[in-house]
Amino acid sequence: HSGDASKCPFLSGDQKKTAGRGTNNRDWWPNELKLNILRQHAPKSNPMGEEFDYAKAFNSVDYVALKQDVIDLMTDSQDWWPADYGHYGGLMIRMAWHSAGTYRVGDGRGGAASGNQRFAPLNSWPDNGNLDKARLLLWPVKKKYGNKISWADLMILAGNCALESMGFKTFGFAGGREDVWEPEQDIYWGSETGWLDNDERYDTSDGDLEGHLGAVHMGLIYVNPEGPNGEPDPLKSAHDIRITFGRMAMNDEETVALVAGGHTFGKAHGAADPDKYVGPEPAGAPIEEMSTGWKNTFGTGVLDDTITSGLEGAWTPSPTRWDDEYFDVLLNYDWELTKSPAGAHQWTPTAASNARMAPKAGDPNGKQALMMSTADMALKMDPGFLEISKRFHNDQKAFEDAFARAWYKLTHRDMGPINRYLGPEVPKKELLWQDPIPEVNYNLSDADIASLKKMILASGLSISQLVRTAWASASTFRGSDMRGGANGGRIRLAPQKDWEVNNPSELNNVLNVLEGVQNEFSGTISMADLIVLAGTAGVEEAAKNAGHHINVPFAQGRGDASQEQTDLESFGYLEPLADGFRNYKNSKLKVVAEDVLVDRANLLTLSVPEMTVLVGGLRVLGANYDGSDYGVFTDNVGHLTNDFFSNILDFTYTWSATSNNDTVFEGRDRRTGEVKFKGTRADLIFGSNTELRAVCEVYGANDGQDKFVKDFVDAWTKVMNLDRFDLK
Ligand code: HEB
Repeated sequence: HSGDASKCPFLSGDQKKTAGRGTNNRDWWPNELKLNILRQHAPKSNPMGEEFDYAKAFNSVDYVALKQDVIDLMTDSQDWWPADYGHYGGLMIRMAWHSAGTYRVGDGRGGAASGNQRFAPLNSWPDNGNLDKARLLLWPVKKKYGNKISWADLMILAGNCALESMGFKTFGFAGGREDVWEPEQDIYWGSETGWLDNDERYDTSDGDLEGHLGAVHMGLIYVNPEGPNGEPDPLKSAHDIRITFGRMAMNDEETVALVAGGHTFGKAHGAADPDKYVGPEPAGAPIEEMSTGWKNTFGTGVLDDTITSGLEGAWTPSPTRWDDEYFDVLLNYDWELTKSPAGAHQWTPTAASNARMAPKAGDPNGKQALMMSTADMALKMDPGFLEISKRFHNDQKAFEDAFARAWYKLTHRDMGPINRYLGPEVPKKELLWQDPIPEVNYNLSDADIASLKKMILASGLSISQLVRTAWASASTFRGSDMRGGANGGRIRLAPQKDWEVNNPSELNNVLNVLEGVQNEFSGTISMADLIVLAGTAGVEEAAKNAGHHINVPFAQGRGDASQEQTDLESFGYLEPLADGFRNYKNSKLKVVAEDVLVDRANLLTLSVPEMTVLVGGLRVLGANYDGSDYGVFTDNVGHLTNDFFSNILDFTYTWSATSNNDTVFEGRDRRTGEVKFKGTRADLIFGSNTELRAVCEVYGANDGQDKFVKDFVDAWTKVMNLDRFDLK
């Protein structure tokens, strides 16, 4: 409803001919590999410079004064966007929730941790209507504290301050979210080309949503408030709510607590027909709107004339106070389907319910009927949700506790381990969803480490086994939500030990041998550390085989988590369905191997050269998950040579597909016709894609070997330490 279709979105005439415009590679060849996602957030777009240390800046903020300023702002109504009921609390909570609510546990992307609501597409999603005003209202505070508080932190803190200023006790707050300075390009939000216009993303065969998506429509945080596809059916809405909240790892109880807790505050805005009165969203608005959008020409355009979602009214009789009214009115009144002044489906108490009223947003003496959306009605009509709603209705303390915990989880879920949390309001208690890891208290000397390496190399394990296992352990890390990695040693535990990509029986053998080393060692070392050290020893040995006597850095200090500290379901989401670095792709996955290789490289925060050098190195070390020879373009497996690069660039070999779906290839010697090498798409892409080929030429050239070894070791060390926030 928020686009102005009469305005042509395309540039005309000479405007089309300026630098950076024109038909580009992506237009000519839409299937081009998306290497751009490996070079986002470059120093060139960050005004803070590489020296800037946000944690240090945040720790220096006067936190008490900052919070008080945010709380004071809640009731300091501004003429240009006056506060409903004189309190911005509802608006600020919605902003915080929409900031956090884009997180999806499937790939860890989205969420509150980057401040991306400042940029398109999020700043212009229909569901984020008028949140541009919320951020503008916060600007004076942001201005006052400058770099000491990021937008990402400030948006969540504002949500907490809103809750507290309306009488709710929150569970805690942690700072530490660092802003991005350009929109992310790696987050797949869906393929639709219109907002809310269809539900193509539902796979009709299993009724589930496509991929990792966490919303039922493009442009939404979760579900359509009016019901699936605008159909006001609370039971169908319940289905959508379960799927989408589940995608964020919220169970039924957390879901009910969040929706009811949130809708205890504020109101919905639908004073009139949006198509008539509401202008384009920020990204589509004219320059003089100064990054804002949804200009509303109905009446005053604010307070009781506001148009946002199109639904109209408050959920409870006192929308600026924490209380038990939401369940009270939802369960005690009967609700009938009506339409808002904007024409949206919503639910109103029946006359027989003799319901209380809410005040008007701009007039404390005015009265307005209460409202429920179809999604709210799901909490009453769905039997599972109803049971929880009733329990919370009868036990306000339980509701309070559940909402406080769920809000804390919602807003902190993508921050990673608790040692990344900053500020005086971090709860001491560690929660299961934070993937706790016990601290270690040993300190191995150089001599200890040297003797451990000797024991590892004498254990009978091959270089391939050592390297593959360390990689398997460390490479679960996701920069998207800072989860996974080698710390915790969870590769020994369910579910990780049983993942196909980890070749369970082979992994089990390797771990048994390493446990033997651990027992034999006179000192103490965690398995988490030992697994990484084993990889390190393997890489050093392989380098030695190739004539390089090097020391691969090893940072001790990883702890071993227990099975009880490992949430099976939540760790299940970390399972790689593809890991091109080990030439693995699950047969269920219907995408080309090179695309998922780049996806994983992005989660590992690798650059294009880092990805390239790692693949080339891992191949000659024989690190494929199943020990296959795909991409092993060398006669000397276990020697850290640049053979992968020199051979993939060598036109002595001619390649052809051996499978009819172009997934496996063989390289023949042109003269003899003899098959020399085999490879997957995750191998051949390095010869085929011109940017990757350009990097391969650096390592494959005659002067490339030394650089290859150095860069491989650097990238290897980076991956082993991705989750070592304690070192940084
Ligand atoms: Fe919400 C508001 C929907 C969840 C919080 N919401 C709202 C609205 C709507 C909704 C439609 C209106 C907007 C306007 O303004 O118009 N939600 C919804 C849905 C869901 C939800 C569908 C899912 C089921 N929420 C939620 C949560 C939370 C919330 C979870 C938190 C926690 N909201 C909220 C608030 C508000 C809202 C606070 C108010 C705002 C103001 O006041 O402004």
